[in-house]
Amino acid sequence: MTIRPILTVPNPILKQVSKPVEKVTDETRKLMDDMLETMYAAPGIGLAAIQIGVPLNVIVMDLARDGEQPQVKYFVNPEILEDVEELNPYEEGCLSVPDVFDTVERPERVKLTYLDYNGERVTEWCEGLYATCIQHEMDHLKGIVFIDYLSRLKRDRAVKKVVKAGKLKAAG
Ligand code: K1U
Ligand code: ZN
Repeated sequence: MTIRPILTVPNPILKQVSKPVEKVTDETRKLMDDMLETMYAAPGIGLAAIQIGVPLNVIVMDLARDGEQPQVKYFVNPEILEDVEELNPYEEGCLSVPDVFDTVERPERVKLTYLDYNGERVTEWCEGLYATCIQHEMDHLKGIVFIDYLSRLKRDRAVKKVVKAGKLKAAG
Protein backbone atom coordinates (compact mmCIF):
# COMPACT_ATOMS: atom_id res chain seq x y z
CA MET A 1 0.00 0.00 0.00
CA THR A 2 1.22 3.48 -0.84
CA ILE A 3 0.63 6.77 0.92
CA ARG A 4 -0.17 9.33 -1.78
CA PRO A 5 0.01 13.14 -1.51
CA ILE A 6 -3.32 14.81 -0.68
CA LEU A 7 -4.23 17.78 -2.91
CA THR A 8 -5.17 20.99 -1.12
CA VAL A 9 -7.18 24.05 -2.13
CA PRO A 10 -6.99 25.95 -4.46
CA ASN A 11 -5.76 23.06 -6.66
CA PRO A 12 -8.19 23.06 -9.66
CA ILE A 13 -8.20 19.25 -9.75
CA LEU A 14 -10.41 19.35 -6.62
CA LYS A 15 -13.08 21.07 -8.75
CA GLN A 16 -13.25 18.18 -11.24
CA VAL A 17 -16.36 16.02 -11.41
CA SER A 18 -15.37 12.39 -10.89
CA LYS A 19 -16.51 9.54 -13.15
CA PRO A 20 -18.27 6.26 -12.32
CA VAL A 21 -16.16 3.11 -12.00
CA GLU A 22 -17.19 0.61 -14.73
CA LYS A 23 -16.28 -2.52 -12.77
CA VAL A 24 -14.69 -3.13 -9.35
CA THR A 25 -11.36 -4.79 -10.23
CA ASP A 26 -8.04 -5.44 -8.49
CA GLU A 27 -6.95 -2.02 -9.79
CA THR A 28 -9.94 -0.40 -8.00
CA ARG A 29 -9.07 -2.36 -4.84
CA LYS A 30 -5.41 -1.18 -5.06
CA LEU A 31 -6.71 2.40 -5.31
CA MET A 32 -8.94 1.85 -2.24
CA ASP A 33 -6.03 0.27 -0.30
CA ASP A 34 -3.80 3.27 -1.09
CA MET A 35 -6.60 5.69 -0.17
CA LEU A 36 -7.14 3.99 3.20
CA GLU A 37 -3.41 4.10 3.98
CA THR A 38 -3.30 7.77 2.94
CA MET A 39 -6.37 8.57 5.07
CA TYR A 40 -4.93 6.86 8.18
CA ALA A 41 -1.57 8.62 7.72
CA ALA A 42 -3.16 12.07 7.45
CA PRO A 43 -5.03 11.27 9.81
CA GLY A 44 -8.66 11.52 8.72
CA ILE A 45 -11.97 9.70 8.88
CA GLY A 46 -12.77 9.79 5.15
CA LEU A 47 -11.14 10.35 1.77
CA ALA A 48 -12.41 10.72 -1.81
CA ALA A 49 -10.25 9.54 -4.73
CA ILE A 50 -10.10 13.04 -6.26
CA GLN A 51 -8.24 14.20 -3.14
CA ILE A 52 -5.28 12.13 -4.36
CA GLY A 53 -5.88 13.28 -7.94
CA VAL A 54 -7.89 10.30 -9.20
CA PRO A 55 -11.23 11.45 -10.73
CA LEU A 56 -13.23 8.29 -9.97
CA ASN A 57 -16.32 7.81 -7.77
CA VAL A 58 -14.49 6.06 -4.95
CA ILE A 59 -14.51 6.87 -1.21
CA VAL A 60 -13.01 5.24 1.88
CA MET A 61 -14.03 5.86 5.48
CA ASP A 62 -13.31 4.71 9.03
CA LEU A 63 -15.31 6.41 11.78
CA ALA A 64 -13.80 4.33 14.63
CA ARG A 65 -12.49 6.40 17.54
CA ASP A 66 -9.07 5.89 19.13
CA GLY A 67 -8.92 2.46 20.78
CA GLU A 68 -12.03 1.13 18.95
CA GLN A 69 -11.91 -1.69 16.40
CA PRO A 70 -11.51 -0.32 12.82
CA GLN A 71 -14.82 0.21 10.95
CA VAL A 72 -13.46 0.41 7.42
CA LYS A 73 -15.95 1.18 4.66
CA TYR A 74 -15.38 1.36 0.90
CA PHE A 75 -17.81 3.05 -1.46
CA VAL A 76 -17.74 2.73 -5.24
CA ASN A 77 -20.28 4.74 -7.27
CA PRO A 78 -22.27 5.87 -4.19
CA GLU A 79 -25.69 7.45 -4.76
CA ILE A 80 -28.12 9.03 -2.33
CA LEU A 81 -31.61 7.66 -2.94
CA GLU A 82 -33.50 9.56 -0.21
CA ASP A 83 -32.87 12.03 2.53
CA VAL A 84 -34.82 13.63 5.36
CA GLU A 85 -35.73 17.27 5.95
CA GLU A 86 -34.08 17.50 9.39
CA LEU A 87 -30.65 19.09 9.16
CA ASN A 88 -27.70 18.20 11.38
CA PRO A 89 -25.11 20.95 11.97
CA TYR A 90 -21.56 19.61 12.32
CA GLU A 91 -18.19 21.34 12.57
CA GLU A 92 -16.46 19.81 9.56
CA GLY A 93 -12.82 19.56 8.63
CA CYS A 94 -11.20 18.46 5.37
CA LEU A 95 -7.78 17.04 4.57
CA SER A 96 -7.77 19.26 1.46
CA VAL A 97 -8.29 22.35 3.66
CA PRO A 98 -5.99 21.55 6.59
CA ASP A 99 -6.57 23.28 9.94
CA VAL A 100 -9.83 24.92 8.87
CA PHE A 101 -13.05 23.90 10.61
CA ASP A 102 -16.54 25.31 10.22
CA THR A 103 -20.15 24.31 10.65
CA VAL A 104 -22.11 22.86 7.74
CA GLU A 105 -25.74 21.71 7.94
CA ARG A 106 -26.64 18.55 6.04
CA PRO A 107 -29.58 16.11 6.13
CA GLU A 108 -29.46 14.08 9.37
CA ARG A 109 -30.27 10.78 7.59
CA VAL A 110 -29.67 9.59 4.02
CA LYS A 111 -30.45 6.36 2.17
CA LEU A 112 -27.34 5.32 0.32
CA THR A 113 -26.56 2.74 -2.35
CA TYR A 114 -23.03 1.79 -3.43
CA LEU A 115 -20.74 -1.06 -4.41
CA ASP A 116 -18.40 -2.35 -1.70
CA TYR A 117 -14.77 -3.58 -1.86
CA ASN A 118 -15.93 -6.79 -3.57
CA GLY A 119 -18.27 -5.04 -6.00
CA GLU A 120 -21.37 -6.15 -4.05
CA ARG A 121 -24.35 -3.76 -3.96
CA VAL A 122 -25.16 -2.33 -0.51
CA THR A 123 -28.21 -0.15 0.22
CA GLU A 124 -28.63 1.30 3.71
CA TRP A 125 -29.76 4.29 5.76
CA CYS A 126 -26.97 6.29 7.41
CA GLU A 127 -27.28 8.81 10.20
CA GLY A 128 -25.20 11.06 12.45
CA LEU A 129 -21.50 11.36 11.63
CA TYR A 130 -21.80 8.59 9.01
CA ALA A 131 -24.42 10.63 7.12
CA THR A 132 -22.38 13.85 7.48
CA CYS A 133 -19.15 12.23 6.34
CA ILE A 134 -20.59 10.41 3.31
CA GLN A 135 -22.29 13.61 2.12
CA HIS A 136 -19.02 15.55 2.59
CA GLU A 137 -17.11 12.88 0.60
CA MET A 138 -19.77 12.67 -2.12
CA ASP A 139 -19.48 16.45 -2.52
CA HIS A 140 -15.80 15.89 -3.37
CA LEU A 141 -16.94 13.61 -6.22
CA LYS A 142 -18.93 16.58 -7.59
CA GLY A 143 -16.00 18.97 -7.21
CA ILE A 144 -17.44 20.60 -4.09
CA VAL A 145 -15.33 21.29 -0.98
CA PHE A 146 -17.05 22.10 2.33
CA ILE A 147 -15.72 25.69 2.32
CA ASP A 148 -17.87 26.26 -0.79
CA TYR A 149 -20.85 26.39 1.65
CA LEU A 150 -19.27 29.22 3.68
CA SER A 151 -19.40 32.97 3.00
CA ARG A 152 -17.02 34.29 0.36
CA LEU A 153 -15.02 36.03 3.10
CA LYS A 154 -14.58 32.81 5.12
CA ARG A 155 -13.76 30.79 1.99
CA ASP A 156 -11.13 33.27 0.81
CA ARG A 157 -9.59 33.37 4.29
CA ALA A 158 -9.48 29.57 4.40
CA VAL A 159 -7.73 29.31 1.01
CA LYS A 160 -5.22 32.01 1.98
CA LYS A 161 -4.45 30.16 5.22
CA VAL A 162 -3.80 26.90 3.36
CA VAL A 163 -1.62 28.58 0.70
CA LYS A 164 0.41 30.41 3.38
CA ALA A 165 0.91 27.20 5.39
CA GLY A 166 2.04 25.41 2.19
CA LYS A 167 4.61 28.14 1.45
CA LEU A 168 5.97 28.03 5.01
CA LYS A 169 6.26 24.23 4.81
CA ALA A 170 8.07 24.42 1.45
CA ALA A 171 10.53 26.98 2.87
CA GLY A 172 11.32 24.52 5.68
O1 K1U B 1 -10.89 15.47 3.71
C1 K1U B 1 -11.82 14.71 3.94
O2 K1U B 1 -12.75 14.61 3.18
C2 K1U B 1 -11.79 13.92 5.23
C3 K1U B 1 -12.45 14.61 6.39
C4 K1U B 1 -13.81 13.96 6.59
C5 K1U B 1 -14.83 14.71 7.39
C6 K1U B 1 -14.56 15.17 8.65
C7 K1U B 1 -15.54 15.82 9.38
C8 K1U B 1 -16.78 15.99 8.85
C9 K1U B 1 -17.04 15.55 7.58
C10 K1U B 1 -16.07 14.88 6.86
C11 K1U B 1 -11.56 14.42 7.61
O3 K1U B 1 -11.27 13.34 7.98
S1 K1U B 1 -11.01 15.84 8.44
C12 K1U B 1 -10.10 15.17 9.83
C13 K1U B 1 -10.97 14.63 10.90
O4 K1U B 1 -12.16 14.85 10.90
C14 K1U B 1 -10.38 13.79 11.96
C15 K1U B 1 -9.04 13.50 12.02
C16 K1U B 1 -8.51 12.72 13.03
C17 K1U B 1 -9.33 12.23 14.01
C18 K1U B 1 -10.67 12.51 14.00
C19 K1U B 1 -11.21 13.29 12.97
ZN1 ZN C 1 -12.96 16.75 2.50
